[in-house]
Amino acid sequence: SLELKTVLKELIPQRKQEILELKKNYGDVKVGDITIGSVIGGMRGNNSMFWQSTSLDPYEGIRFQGKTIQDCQRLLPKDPKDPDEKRNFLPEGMFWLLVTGQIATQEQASHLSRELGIRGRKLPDDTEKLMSTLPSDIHPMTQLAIGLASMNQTSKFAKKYERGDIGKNEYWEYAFDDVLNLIAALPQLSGKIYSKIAAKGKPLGQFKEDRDWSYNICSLLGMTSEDSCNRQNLTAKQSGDFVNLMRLYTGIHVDHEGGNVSAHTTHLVGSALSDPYLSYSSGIMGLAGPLHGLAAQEVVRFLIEMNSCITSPQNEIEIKKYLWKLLESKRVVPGYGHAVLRKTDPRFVAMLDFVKARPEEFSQDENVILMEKLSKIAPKVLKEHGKCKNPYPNVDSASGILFYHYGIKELLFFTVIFGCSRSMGPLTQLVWDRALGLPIERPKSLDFNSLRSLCR
Ligand code: FAM
Repeated sequence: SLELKTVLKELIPQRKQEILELKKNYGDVKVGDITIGSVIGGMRGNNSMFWQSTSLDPYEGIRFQGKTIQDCQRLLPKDPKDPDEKRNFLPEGMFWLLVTGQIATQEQASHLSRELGIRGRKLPDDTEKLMSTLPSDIHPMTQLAIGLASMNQTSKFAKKYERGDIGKNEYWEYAFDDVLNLIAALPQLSGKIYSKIAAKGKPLGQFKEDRDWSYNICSLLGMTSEDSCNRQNLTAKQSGDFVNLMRLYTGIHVDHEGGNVSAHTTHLVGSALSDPYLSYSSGIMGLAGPLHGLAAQEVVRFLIEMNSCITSPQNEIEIKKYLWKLLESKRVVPGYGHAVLRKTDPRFVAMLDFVKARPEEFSQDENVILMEKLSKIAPKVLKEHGKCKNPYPNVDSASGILFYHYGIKELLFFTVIFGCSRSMGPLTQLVWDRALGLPIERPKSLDFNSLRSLCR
């Protein structure tokens, strides 16, 4: 079928059966031991969540349904309207993969693009009004969370549940409809937030139902050379590259298994049967923390500031000195380190490959040069500093500075783009949570005396 919902519907009974059997026959099997170190250490190493679509290997990085980023670049469908040989896969195909574990055909991906286009052409009236009245100096991530939460007024799941005419077996169907509407609304929502901070609310481009999801994000940011204001005077080649940067970025930021703050929050809030809008709005609030998604904005600020303090982005001695000063003032090096990864993030490598494939575009950009240089120097300094377990660049090291290169200079906005992409993974899980009938999440907490009593 061309319909994602129909394909998903066929997959649910078998997976549900498998999960039931696991629980019934192997419910007592241990998956690990929990230590006091983990209880007071952010639950590190505590294997206690089920996550359907992605998993993170500390050394190999992210796998989307078992597939690496390279596999996805090879296998997932691309935009048939884009003549560029270097074009990236469509995030729509990634969403299909996350939901079903299958590689979408070209027709299935195009059909999903179209469906998102139809659902996303207009925001709900009240959300549209609310977004227009929000003061523009409210942080863009707060605006995004507010916009998403306000859409819960349109939630099919919440309405059905409130009326009481929905069986547990049907929850996923209404949650799925909400999820598609939510993902479809993100280009308009982010466009609205951006136009407010960058152009006093003046629309910057047009939404095109017949174009893909990432294209519409770019168009509404005014970044395509056709049908948008093209504020940056991008050439057709640059604008095409920017759309492919957006496809790459939104295609690989979708998910990073379940324990990260935005994914875990979405899952936790959803487990109380809060609808997908409220659940993901909460996830966005978590993504807005500087140790998580906000690092994207911090990195750009950091690179620009460092460049203004050193004589050249090639000057290793000055870069090292700058990093040491930062570390001595007890600040973290943004874009470095990870709670699970112990190697350079392959998502960072994918962004760097985008740069390397376009030397004519980036060879003069001092910030991009510094970003690349830093990825070689900072690990040495962080190793010497000896605190962080992973001294290598993470995903946020590269992304923001590339958007900046093309003219998106409003640093606070970068994490909104992260929020567009991250919707796809946690919301896939939310639909599966409802399909599998997973219960409300409720870990047991321990007070100080309980912990002490274990130490005797
Ligand atoms: N610079 C300086 N110190 C660092 C550091 C960095 N980049 N990363 C970790 N540390 C310190 C950390 O603060 C901790 O110090 P204390 O013992 O004094 O508290 C120590 O090293 C051990 O930390 P860890 O076990 O290696 O890391 P955590 O698992 O606690 O934290 C991160 C992981 C990502 C929060 C942390 O590495 C960090 O703060 N990085 C900088 C911010 C960043 O880039 N965040 C984005 C992460 C990204 F993947 C995402 O979610 N979008």
